[in-house]
Amino acid sequence: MQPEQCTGAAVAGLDAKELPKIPEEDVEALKAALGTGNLIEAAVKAKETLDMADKITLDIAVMGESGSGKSSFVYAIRGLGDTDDHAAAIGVIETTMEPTAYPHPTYPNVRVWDLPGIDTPTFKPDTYLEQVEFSRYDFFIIISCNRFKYHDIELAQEIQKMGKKFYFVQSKVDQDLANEKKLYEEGILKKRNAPAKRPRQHREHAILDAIREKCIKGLEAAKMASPRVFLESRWDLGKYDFPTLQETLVDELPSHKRLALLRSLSHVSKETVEKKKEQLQTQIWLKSLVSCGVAAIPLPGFSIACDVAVLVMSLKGFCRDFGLDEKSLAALARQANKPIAELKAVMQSPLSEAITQDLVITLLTKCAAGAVQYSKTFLKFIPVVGSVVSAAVPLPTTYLMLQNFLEDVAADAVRVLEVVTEGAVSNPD
Ligand SMILES: Nc1nc2c(ncn2[C@@H]2O[C@H](COP(=O)(O)OP(=O)(O)OP(=O)(O)O)[C@@H](O)[C@H]2O)c(=O)[nH]1
Ligand SMILES: [Mg+2]
Repeated sequence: MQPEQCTGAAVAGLDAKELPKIPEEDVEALKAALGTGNLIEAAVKAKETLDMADKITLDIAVMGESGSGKSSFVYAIRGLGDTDDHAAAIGVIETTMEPTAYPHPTYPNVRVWDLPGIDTPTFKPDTYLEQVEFSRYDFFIIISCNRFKYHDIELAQEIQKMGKKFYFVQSKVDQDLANEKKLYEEGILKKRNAPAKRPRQHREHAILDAIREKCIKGLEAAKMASPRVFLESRWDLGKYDFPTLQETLVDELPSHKRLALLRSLSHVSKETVEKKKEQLQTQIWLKSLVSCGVAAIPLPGFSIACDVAVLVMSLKGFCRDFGLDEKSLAALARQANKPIAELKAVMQSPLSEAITQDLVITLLTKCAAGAVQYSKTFLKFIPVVGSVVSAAVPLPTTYLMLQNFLEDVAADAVRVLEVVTEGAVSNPD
C-alpha cells in the first residue's frame, strides 16, 4: 500500500481536540527518563531499555506421552504450517528422542522445547525433570490426547514443588468431536440407551464441556488442586481453548517476560491483539526519546529535528509484531486457506515493506498540528530543562505519530483476524 493510500488515523490530519490522553504511566516514565534534563543521556538510557527488552529470553517446555501431539503443538504455537522450515518432527513414526529447542522464526529469543515423551525408554519418570534440565524453562505445557496419566500428574506435582507453572492441554479434540458426531449420526447412542447426562442432540459445546469436565475430574481424583485443562486441535487453533490458553500464559508470566511472549503469539484472538498493543504502548516514549536524541537532525521544511531512520525501524517493528509483513501475512493466508489479497484488502495501514523515510515524514507532518497543541500539555507535565528544551516539540510529535500508528496496526490486525476466522467461528449448536 502506498503512503497516499493510507486512510488510518496516523495519516489523517489530527484535530487538537481529539488528541488522545497521555497515559499516566507514560508521563511518569518520561519524567523519570528526563530527570537530569540531559536529552542525549535520556535517549541513550531509553535505547538501553529497549535493547534489553529485545534480549529477554523465554523458554517454553512442551511435554507429555509419545504421540500425544507435542511436536504438532510446538510448531503450531509458533504460527507455522506443516510445510514451513523449522517445523518440529511430526508424525506417527517420527519420535522426539531428546529435548530440542525450536526458536520462533521472527523472535528467536522465544524458544519452544519439544521434549521426549516421559514413556520414552531412555527417560525414567523419577529423574525425567532433571534429565530434561527443567530449570531452563519458564513454564511447562503438559499434553495428552486421551486422559492425563499418573506420570503427567506426577510431573505436574514436581514442577509445582519447584515453584514453576504448568498447563494441562488436551490435544486432538477435533478427533473426539468427530467420533462423537459419528455416534450421534449413526444413532448408536440411542440404541445403547445413552447415559442421561449425554445431550439428546449433538451439540459441540456440550461435548467440549463434558470432555473438559472428565479431564478435570480425573486430575482431581489424583489429588491435583483446582486443575485447569485447555482443549485444542492443531488443525484449528483459533477454536476451542487455545486462545484462552494464550491469554492465560500471558497473564501469568512475570511482567518483564510478557512482551516477549506476546510478540511471538500468532493472532488467534482480539484479546491477544489488545494485550500486545498495551505492552507496546509502554515503549512509545522510549522510542520517541531515542528518535529525538543522539542522531536527531532537522527535517527539511519542517520545524523539528529527529532521527527518521529510528522511526522507520519502530514502525516496521510494530508491523512485524502484529504479523503485518508480506511473509507473515502469506503464512496466515495459507493457514486460513484464503487468498492473501483478501487479507490485504481490509488493511488501512501499510505493510512493513512499504514503510519508508518518506512515509514517516508524511505521518509526522500530518501529526504536527496536533502535536503543537500536545507540546503545551507536555510542557505542563514535564518540567523542560537543559537540553530537553529542544525536544519540547519533536518529542510530542514523534510520540503522537507512533501512538497513532500503533493504534492503526492493532486495528488492522483485528480486521485481518476477522477475515481469517470468518466462517470458522460459526457455532454449530
Ligand atoms: N486430528 C489431530 N491429529 C493430531 C493433532 N495433534 C497431533 N496430531 C497427530 O498425531 C500424531 C502424533 O503427533 P506428534 O505431534 O508427532 O506427537 P508427539 O507427541 O510429538 O509424538 P512423539 O514425538 O512420538 O512423542 C501425528 O500424526 C499428528 O498429525 C490434533 O490436534 N488433531
Ligand atoms: Mg514429537
